[in-house]
Amino acid sequence: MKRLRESFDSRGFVFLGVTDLDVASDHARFLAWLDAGNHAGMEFLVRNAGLRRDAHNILPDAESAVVFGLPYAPPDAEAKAVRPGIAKYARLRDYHKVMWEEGEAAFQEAVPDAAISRRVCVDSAPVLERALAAKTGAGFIGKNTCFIAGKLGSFLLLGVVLTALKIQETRPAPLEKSRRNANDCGSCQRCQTHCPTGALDVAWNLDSRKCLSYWTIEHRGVIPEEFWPWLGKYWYGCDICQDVCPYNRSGGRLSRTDLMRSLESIPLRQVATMDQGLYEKLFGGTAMTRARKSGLRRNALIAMAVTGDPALDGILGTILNDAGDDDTVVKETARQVWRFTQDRKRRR
Ligand code: B12
Repeated sequence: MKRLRESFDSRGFVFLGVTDLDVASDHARFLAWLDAGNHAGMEFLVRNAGLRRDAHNILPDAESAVVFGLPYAPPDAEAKAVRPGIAKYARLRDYHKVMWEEGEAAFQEAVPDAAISRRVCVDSAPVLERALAAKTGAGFIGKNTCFIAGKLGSFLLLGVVLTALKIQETRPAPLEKSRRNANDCGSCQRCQTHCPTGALDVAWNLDSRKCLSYWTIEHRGVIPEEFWPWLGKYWYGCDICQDVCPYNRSGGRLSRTDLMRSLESIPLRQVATMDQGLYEKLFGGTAMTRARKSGLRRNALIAMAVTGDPALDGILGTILNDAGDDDTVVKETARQVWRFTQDRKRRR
């Protein structure tokens, strides 16, 4: 464990925990969450729902899960100076690639024996990452459903190495059980009351149908107008339920400043009208490609509308009249935005 800790720590993964693979009760919770429709349009979660029950589906001879975490809250000065409207995790280079490569390297350094099988997962395989993280005993699931690593807070990206090596768990089983049932949020409900769309009305349950993160990242069609007002604050992802969490007041700050990318220079006007070349230049190699060019253009248009961006008038006509632009979602959003701005003018 000491070697693992040193190896992961030296790469900025200040969170590390080890657990067995029993996530049966979490999986039942996961299925109930799906049954109630909380996944909205994320059908990929339904397709491989069964696989998440047992990590042996991913690595047949797995014995342990090593959970590692990268803190990503921006340094204080940067957090105050830059308000790019982009969720904090996406202000870095794509964490999937970085964590996958460096997680692999860290594990390899600590466990060089190639005969011991291992598989690194960073959203790349159907495993219950948060459930495994909580099982390590080094943190808990908050009412906002995020994994909160105690003093490190929840601005922490998670990766898991499944390995055939049996490693001593970071928390012995009996203590683990009693701690997991503990409610470390106490009576605090800040995430629930501050979520502007009611996605956390039920504690420990996120309803993606109301979550701004879902609408701005995962959803592929137009965004219902009831959610628009908040895209003025975050137009890609949303951190509100974490921003208000007391555990994040002095939580772990980004340990790998080399992963930060510059965001100040991306005007929404450019995002709303970007072609493939500009899209790749601005967002290639970042996690924001998850929303695709279409989703980012859609979000930028809405953010411009709700913030009353003066550049909007000049670009709506261009988008609607560009016969070479066949993005139906962007065109429909542009029509909605036009109606929205006309209504606003009329009301004044
Ligand atoms: C689908 C998904 C989403 C969806 C749904 C989120 C959700 N809350 O379920 C959407 C698009 C909304 C989303 C948003 C975000 N996501 Co996301 N997402 C995922 C993904 C791919 C699957 C999560 C999932 O299965 N959800 C279904 C629910 C039921 O499962 P769960 O949240 O994992 O909860 C399990 C356990 O925690 C446990 N459990 C839950 N509650 C409780 C309560 C108690 C008392 C107990 C004992 C157990 C328990 O049981 C659950 C079922 O197994 C994971 C990666 C992965 N492979 O796990 C990332 C992941 C959860 N996301 C992550 C991040 C960073 C985000 C955002 C912060 C991004 C942003 N800024 O916009 C937001 C946070 C919103 C929020 N409050 O959750 C991180 C979270 C890290 C952390 N510290 O928790 C993950 C782990 C990715 C990663 N590799 O780091 N995400």
